[in-house]
Amino acid sequence: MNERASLKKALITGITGQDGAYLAEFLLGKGYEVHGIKRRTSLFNTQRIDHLYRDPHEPGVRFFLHHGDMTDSSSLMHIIEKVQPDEIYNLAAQSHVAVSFEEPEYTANADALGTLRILEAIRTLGLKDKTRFYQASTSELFGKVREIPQKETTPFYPRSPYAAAKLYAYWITINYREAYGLYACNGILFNHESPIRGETFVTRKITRGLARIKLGLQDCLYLGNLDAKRDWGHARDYVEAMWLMLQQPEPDDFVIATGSQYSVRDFVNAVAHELGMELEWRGSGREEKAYWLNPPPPSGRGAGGEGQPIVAVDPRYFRPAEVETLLGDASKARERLGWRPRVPFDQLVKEMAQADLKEAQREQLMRAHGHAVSNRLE
Ligand code: NDP
Ligand code: GDR
Repeated sequence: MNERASLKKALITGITGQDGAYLAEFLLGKGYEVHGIKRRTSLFNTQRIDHLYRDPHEPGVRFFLHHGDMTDSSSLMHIIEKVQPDEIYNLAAQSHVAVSFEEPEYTANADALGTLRILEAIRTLGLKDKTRFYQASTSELFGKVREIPQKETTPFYPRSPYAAAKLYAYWITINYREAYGLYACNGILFNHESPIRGETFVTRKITRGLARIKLGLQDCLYLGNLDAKRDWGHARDYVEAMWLMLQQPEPDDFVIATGSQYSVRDFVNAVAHELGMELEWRGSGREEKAYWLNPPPPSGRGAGGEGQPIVAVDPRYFRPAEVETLLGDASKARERLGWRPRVPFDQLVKEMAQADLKEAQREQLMRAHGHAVSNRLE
């Protein structure tokens, strides 16, 4: 057997996303040959994985990209047949909860039926004894929580088209395991973040927004529900849990979480503290605002500079149905997988805030040299 043939092969859907990038790096570090599925986009959209990519014509390359889409069975079937992966990590999804209310049908197609398409490909290609399958399930399944903290046995109550689609994906994964004997696992992952988190998820929106405000590039950060509480971990820790799930003697489902909970307001305060900005909150509910007290903000600006708020609530960011509180209990993963989170909340905030401060400094420099920079953020 030549060296290439003896490598374990992993196929990652959603390779261009936050988790796809961390997982690809992790698996390459473990010696895997890594294949990623990327949908066609008009721009490259490979910023998160550019550091891993090498010209496939070079010898010894272990990282490959394939064009495919979760809504297109034939592309998925073709790629899986060609790659013959030992492990498939299904991370691709329309992953934004608020957007799922605007695009419910597409979300169901990509997130629910997309999962079925991969499972069917494994089954019909006769790979059920070779290919292990990981499904990116989510704490959003718990939705309107009926038990605190949430664990594998807590009942589900989805609160968005995203969560409803992921509920189908969760059960079809279990169904293929029970009906056809596939090695298929659900990782029920609570929120996990990083400096490469998408800019419209609340943590990154806050670190990016406050860093830009500090440097005078933005006046105000508009947010929705400040009282929502989440269990936030670091994506790097969480991709290791995905891999561990596929290395066990038997397939199973696991909650992955830190066991600590903070509100959106807490996250704002922690980021402001990290950036050396003292805030004062005034008002409540939809009128709640935060003012930058110390050190005195740069003068001559609009909001923030002259008694104007730098954080304000905009009802546009409220969801038609909200998940108010999530807190995970990952005891099963700790006991069976030996997994535990390494990065505590403060360190996560520090890493994200400092990365976005650097990014804002770069933007400031570009503006100073007359380059147009887009700051559009929904
Ligand atoms: P991202 O939104 O960062 O990445 C999603 C990935 O899916 C991107 O690569 C995206 O491609 C791809 N994708 C979307 N639609 C399609 C499609 N139709 N065909 C092919 N690819 C598609 O998500 P994360 O990395 O944060 O999350 C990974 C997975 O884990 C998702 O399934 C998410 O729902 C789930 N999850 C995430 C949690 C978190 O806190 N991050 C917690 C629990 C579950 P493109 O770059 O082109 O948009
Ligand atoms: P979530 O993450 O919905 O938990 O889904 P997000 O960061 O979008 O929201 C977390 C909480 O913050 C509140 N919030 C805001 N959210 C956004 N995006 N923008 C705002 O301005 C804002 N203001 C307040 C939200 O209402 C919510 O309560 C993420 C995704 O990664 C999913 O794919 C994944 O399944 C779950 O985490 C676990």
